[in-house]
Amino acid sequence: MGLTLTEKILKAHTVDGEFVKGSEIGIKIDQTLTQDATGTMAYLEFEAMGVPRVRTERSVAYIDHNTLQSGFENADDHRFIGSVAKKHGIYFSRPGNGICHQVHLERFGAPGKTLIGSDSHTPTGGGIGMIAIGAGGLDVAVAMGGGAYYITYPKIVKVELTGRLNNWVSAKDVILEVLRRLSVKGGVGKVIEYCGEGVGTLSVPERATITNMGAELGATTSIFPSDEITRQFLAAQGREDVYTPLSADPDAVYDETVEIDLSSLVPMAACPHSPDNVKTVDELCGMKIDQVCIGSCTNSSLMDMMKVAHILKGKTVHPDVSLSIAPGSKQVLNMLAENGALAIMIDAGARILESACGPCIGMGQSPNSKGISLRTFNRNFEGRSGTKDGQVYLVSPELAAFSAVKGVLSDPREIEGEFKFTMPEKFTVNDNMIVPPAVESEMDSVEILRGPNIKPFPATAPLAEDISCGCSLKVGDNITTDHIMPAGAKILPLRSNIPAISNFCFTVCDEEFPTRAKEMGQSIIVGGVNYGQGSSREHAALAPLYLGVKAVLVKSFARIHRANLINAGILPLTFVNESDYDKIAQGDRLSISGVRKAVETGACELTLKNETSGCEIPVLCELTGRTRDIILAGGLLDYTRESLK
Ligand code: MIC
Ligand code: SF4
Repeated sequence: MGLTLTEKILKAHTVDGEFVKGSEIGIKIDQTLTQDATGTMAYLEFEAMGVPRVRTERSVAYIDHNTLQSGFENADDHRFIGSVAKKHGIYFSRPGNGICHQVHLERFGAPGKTLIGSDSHTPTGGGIGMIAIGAGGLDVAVAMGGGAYYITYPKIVKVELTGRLNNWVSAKDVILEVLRRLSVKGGVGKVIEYCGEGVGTLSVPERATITNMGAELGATTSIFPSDEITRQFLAAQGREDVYTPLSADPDAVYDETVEIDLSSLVPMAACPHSPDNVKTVDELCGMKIDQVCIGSCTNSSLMDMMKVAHILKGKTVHPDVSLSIAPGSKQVLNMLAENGALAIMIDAGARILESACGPCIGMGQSPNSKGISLRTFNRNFEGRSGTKDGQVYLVSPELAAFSAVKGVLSDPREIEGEFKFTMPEKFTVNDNMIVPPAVESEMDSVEILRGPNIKPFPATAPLAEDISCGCSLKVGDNITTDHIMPAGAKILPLRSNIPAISNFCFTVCDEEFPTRAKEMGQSIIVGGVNYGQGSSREHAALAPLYLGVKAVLVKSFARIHRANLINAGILPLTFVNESDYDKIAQGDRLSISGVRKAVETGACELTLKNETSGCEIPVLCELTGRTRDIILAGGLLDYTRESLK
């Protein structure tokens, strides 16, 4: 029986566990990446492990999220990360060099390799045939130390692409169509593998847009084959040496198949406040808009920017609209400057931002009250833009640019003429903003530069014999990590300071939560389906840990967040019967007696007693041998320290 591409790469990297669907496997990680908002914590964790130099083939630390620097905090973090990188064998991409996923694709990614990154959009690397997975900072720290990364052996979904995209229909519309069909939880436990004749019609940046937003499906990752188009892209980056052709065997067996005829797609938008709330342009045309933001790791390639420049040429941004553009990397910005496209954008009235995440994570450019904002980004969760009642629509660059000129949401197929972009034969390559690490003989003399905002990892404790505490919060379905641990210009600078950032935990849902949780001392959170979707930020587990949360009981979890809870030593529980969700109210007293013994013996079903109402609720505690030991030890840091003894 033939193998899928995913299986081929996973098989070549499996170092622990059985290659059986649904069971846990440990894979060797070739490359890691971090960004600054999750990186400081990841490097503090790495330092705590006491490994002198990374044991990966390539590890890169990017600065791209917190670049506003409205106080000393972010600049201190940048310095800290830069010094850790130098000391421990990590390449350092300086602020200004671009968004981690865009730069990694351009300068470091390689087909057939494994990559984990402390950012949920790491699957962008799947655009060149990598198994690239988003993970919590602790997992990345362990991988940098040479440890395996554990995933549940995934189901593999084949997305068969046929036909070719019509003029002004975009790669963004392909992934919006997948989201429309599968939903934000449709990818959980799955890898999405693209194949079929339509693949050959898509360039690397287009493929990367699609794999990037596979994160919004909740998928473990997404991947395209590595073919002649991949070779040409790598050769144009001066990196043909890392090219290797890769594809699934013709008789590979998949768990599910989705068929998409590219020529049948039309421009679309994901409406507020979920990436799967997809409508076609016909349903939305004519809607008045206030803002357009172009950029983010989803749509900031040279190709995207050249389409935008073509549409803006000789035009002026509509008087009622603010248009911002953030090219994805220094390479892209440089090439736009060289070929005159930047001048076209400036001339049209675009507000050019630095090559960084910027508005995507609420770092500036928040829309006006109730403002309608079209963004080429990947997430439109409530409040993420920094404006609580902002209405964010996720769209392609061509729809965004055309609408910015028109002042209303417009169908890009009405643009006159055709635009054909030819991928450059040579990208402008200048890695002068990537600092290599110190050579081994000079490592010891590198001083680590710590700022006052950098506080240590919160205290952990081994799992107690019994849990007995109150329910500090009850929330509904599809809670995102932006609800649990909001970002934005005010809160992001506190990412290295868990005591301070904890004061904002869940405040989007309930302003009183941090105070209440602290007063309760210990507590349990109750939630609905797909709890913790979205970002990889482990702060969404570390802040609850700091606030005394001992267990989270929900209908179902999103993958990365569940792993982060385990890594933080917080017990992840699910309802055996979803309807039991109604049997708990916020404030109820809950207990699980003999919880430690149960976890030690590998019991999967536990009994939670609602002491307030007197009823007993069966709950699932599905842990494997390794995750069981992590929970018993009080988290991954303690577990790793113990296993290194
Ligand atoms: C995001 O897009 O939400 C982020 C900010 O990039 C996060 C990481 C973080 O919270 O630092 C992600 O996607 O993992
Ligand atoms: Fe940055 Fe936005 Fe991409 Fe997250 S989704 S890495 S915030 S550009």
